Amino acid sequence: MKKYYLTTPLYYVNAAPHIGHAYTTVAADVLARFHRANNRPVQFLTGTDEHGSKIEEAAAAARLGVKEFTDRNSAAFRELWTHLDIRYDDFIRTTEPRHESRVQECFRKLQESGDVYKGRYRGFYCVSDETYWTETDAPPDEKGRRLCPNAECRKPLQEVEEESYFFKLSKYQQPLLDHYRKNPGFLMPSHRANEILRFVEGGLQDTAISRTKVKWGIPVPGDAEHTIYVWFDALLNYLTAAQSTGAPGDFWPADVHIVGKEIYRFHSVTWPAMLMALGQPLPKSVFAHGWWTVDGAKMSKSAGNFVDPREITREYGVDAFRYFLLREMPFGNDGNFSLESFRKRYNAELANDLGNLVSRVEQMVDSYLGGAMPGRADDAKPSLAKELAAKGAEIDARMEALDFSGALGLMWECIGRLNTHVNEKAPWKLVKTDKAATQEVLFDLVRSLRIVAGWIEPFMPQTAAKMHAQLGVRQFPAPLSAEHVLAGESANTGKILKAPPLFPRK
Ligand code: ME8
Repeated sequence: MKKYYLTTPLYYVNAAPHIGHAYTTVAADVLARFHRANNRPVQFLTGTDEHGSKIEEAAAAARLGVKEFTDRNSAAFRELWTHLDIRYDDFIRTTEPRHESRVQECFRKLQESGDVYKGRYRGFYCVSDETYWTETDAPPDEKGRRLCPNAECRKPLQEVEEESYFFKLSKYQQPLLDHYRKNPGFLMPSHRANEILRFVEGGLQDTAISRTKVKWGIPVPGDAEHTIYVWFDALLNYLTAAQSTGAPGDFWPADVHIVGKEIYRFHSVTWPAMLMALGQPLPKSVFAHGWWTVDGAKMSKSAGNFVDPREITREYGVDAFRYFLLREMPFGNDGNFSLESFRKRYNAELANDLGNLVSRVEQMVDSYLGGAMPGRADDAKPSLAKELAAKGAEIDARMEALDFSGALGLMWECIGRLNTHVNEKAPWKLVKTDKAATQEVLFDLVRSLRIVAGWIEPFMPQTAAKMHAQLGVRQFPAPLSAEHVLAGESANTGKILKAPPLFPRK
């Protein structure tokens, strides 16, 4: 079976990773874990983008050699991913030989086919975004300054005039429009598709893809004066990683590239055009998610308000952080991060709705049944566990569509249903009159919670593992599916453990 191949952007190593980088990477990890849980082989790629003037300047400011600087900062990304339980399959650095040699090969191939040609570039350049802009894109403001037209950036532009190699992007206008029309799932989410369609319909200009003023880059083959433009280099990583020698197969094309909305155009216009020029199949979809603000403001160096994921995980744990990121903001929309909303959700949804429910059920099984669970349930009778299992398809459909907050919403509806059920059945009263009925109620709750543990695994792997262990699941295909729970295959009839709260109240 072909692997489900998904990617995050390759992050610039000019600064430390923050909540924005963590967001995309956690989302990709959740999707990867979801597919693995459904027995689909997965290839999950992430990595770092290490060439270009932005990195060159940041290394100089840090008074470090560029190589040492990139080594150190790339490692910081990897370390954070380990800390956040990100299970990637490959981590590519654009400075690796496996990538550099393939980029040069692709460049040469396009030169030979005539899709890359030499010319002269006159225009403007944003170092922060590593983006070219024309005079019309960036007219002077009232003070005569030309600022980056990207609303998220707005930094002063450099005026550039130099000899440059160009990629014939203009040639691919119609093929791109045809592709979008024939593949409605390509531009995701659909509410972002229009922006791209309008842009491409407006006409495409050939783009400069080499710099003479930037030394820190992959040399243009046979022309040492030029280095390859960092975006031309970086986009190719998805292909070079999939086809690099030593990798266990060729994973191309990708099933989904997950990116932030600010780099959607590069991924849905430039990149597919490059692939067409190279004669490669296109990715199945490009999904652009929204942006986080922090306490209502854009994160920036000048505001000094970057959220460091470790500050949150130190206080609330890794799982709560992963949960919040995907619960708070519908994937595809923008949203805001605040510690106050974090604490609220943590206490209400994790400590109360889920954590307290698990503790109560374990406590009751311990007190009323001595921690023991009967071997089988009578599945001819209606049960909550069966009701929950029937919800599985709906949750899976949301996950397939990358609607993570929607999937969590459905799970928490079920958790709410379980809480109501506990209160209605009141086992603490029932046990005084009918032990067999109490046992039945509690067993149903235990099985339901085993199902919930399987559902939340992609989002909260540590919590799922704790729940499995506490709820008497010893040997399970990880994670446990509702079908396995109902079949009782994985259940161990031994003790249900009373454990400390999964999410202590804050
Ligand atoms: O653009 N909210 O790298 P980068 C949500 N190297 N996501 C955010 C975010 C925010 N406030 N800030 C950053 C680059 N991100 C290029 C990519 S790909 C071939 C090259 C996330 O370090 C989001 O995924 O600037 C965004 O697209 C990415 O970080 C940008 O990371």
